[in-house]
Amino acid sequence: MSKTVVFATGNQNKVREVRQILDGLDVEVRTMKEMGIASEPEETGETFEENAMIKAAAIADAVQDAIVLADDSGLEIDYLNGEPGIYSARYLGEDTSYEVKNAKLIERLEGVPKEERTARFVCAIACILPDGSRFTTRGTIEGYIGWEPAGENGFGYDPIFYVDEYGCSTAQMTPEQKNAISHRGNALRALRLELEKRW
Ligand code: ITT
Repeated sequence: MSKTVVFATGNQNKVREVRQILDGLDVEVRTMKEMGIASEPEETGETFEENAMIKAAAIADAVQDAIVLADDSGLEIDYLNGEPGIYSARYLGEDTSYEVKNAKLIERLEGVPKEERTARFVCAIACILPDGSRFTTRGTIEGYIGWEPAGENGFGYDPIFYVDEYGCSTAQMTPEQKNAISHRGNALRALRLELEKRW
């Protein structure tokens, strides 16, 4: 019988990526919404891992016999000392459009040469198993902040995050291309290995 995985996120884009990446594993990925659970705990942690675990723990008590997953992710820009980092969703305000957030970040890098525009997406996944055991995995993808947004795919900061090997932004990649190299893809592949060890 396939196992139920409840993914603790309110972000539908993440759900879509997780379903694509865990495809083929004998699990059924359900969202909080589908399970009738509402949860938006305050992300008071100081690391991606702490915040991911806070989100997972907030719903683990409400589900029976399911694997609970939560992700906390964000963009670290080296020239800005790692900003927006764990505050990526909250940068310039939670309700501010990504057109505005992306334009602001590009503006803050005005005149900065390519070699100093390095950045990475980071994703921590927290997992709580039905027996209460917990672990986290982390994935990253290295890139740089471009001079203008490009691409319609993905979400969030994807239009300004460029990957040298592909010569385009992650918003210009197909979902398959992005998942194959992304921070969330890498963290989920590590999670998948961990789960396979424990089953
Ligand atoms: P949940 O907390 O409900 O999961 P959220 O969108 O608030 O949803 P986070 O707190 O993890 O999620 O914030 C992550 C933010 O980092 C996200 O809103 C984007 O701005 C950015 N981000 C994360 N992964 C990204 C990706 O693959 N592409 C573009 N931006 C990404």
